[in-house]
Amino acid sequence: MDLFASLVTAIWLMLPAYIPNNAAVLAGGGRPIDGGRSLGGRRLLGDGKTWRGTAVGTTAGALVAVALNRLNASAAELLGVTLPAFPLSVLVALPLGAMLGDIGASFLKRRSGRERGAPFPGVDQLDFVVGALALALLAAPNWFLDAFSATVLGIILVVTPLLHVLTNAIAYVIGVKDEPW
Ligand code: CTP
Ligand code: MG
Ligand code: K
Repeated sequence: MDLFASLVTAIWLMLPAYIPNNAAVLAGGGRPIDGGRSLGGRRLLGDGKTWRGTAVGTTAGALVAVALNRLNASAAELLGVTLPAFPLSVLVALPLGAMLGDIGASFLKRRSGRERGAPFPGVDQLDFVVGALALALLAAPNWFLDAFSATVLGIILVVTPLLHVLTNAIAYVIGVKDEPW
């Protein structure tokens, strides 16, 4: 697979994991997952992790994967690249894993004394990727090892932080996000 094909494949595979956090930002609010509970004097997760944001984010990502499956043949022809199709389990695992990775990061942020919205460089940019990849691997190991080559994984680890910084900066500028990270 050449570099262009690997790049297209990487973005295709990760779109269902890129959408959830952005959808959660738009949908956020309502009951926090931790129900307001604290651990050692700090919130377990904080008000930034809500049931609604998590549900809407996961659903949005899964719908994107469904849409990509339907577009597969035409996109493959247009781009000249054979694109992977998402099995049902992966179609849920990618967005749900992304949300769980983000929630796990908030847990670590609170334990390390960071308030809601405080930056955690590195973790903020990669938490959802690690969560998405881990859950997809668990959900469909054979499909995962076939779809994600070492090159594709490498590209994901480089491109994701760049896309994350860019989309969050845009979300901040247009006023839908409180901080640019
Ligand atoms: N959000 C949500 N539920 C989630 C993730 C995000 O409702 N599972 C919404 C919240 O309104 C949140 C916003 O999206 O404030 C931005 O997400 P994020 O930056 O991840 O949360 P922060 O508010 O920065 O909180 P934290 O410090 O815990 O990351
Ligand atoms: Mg934040
Ligand atoms: K985050």
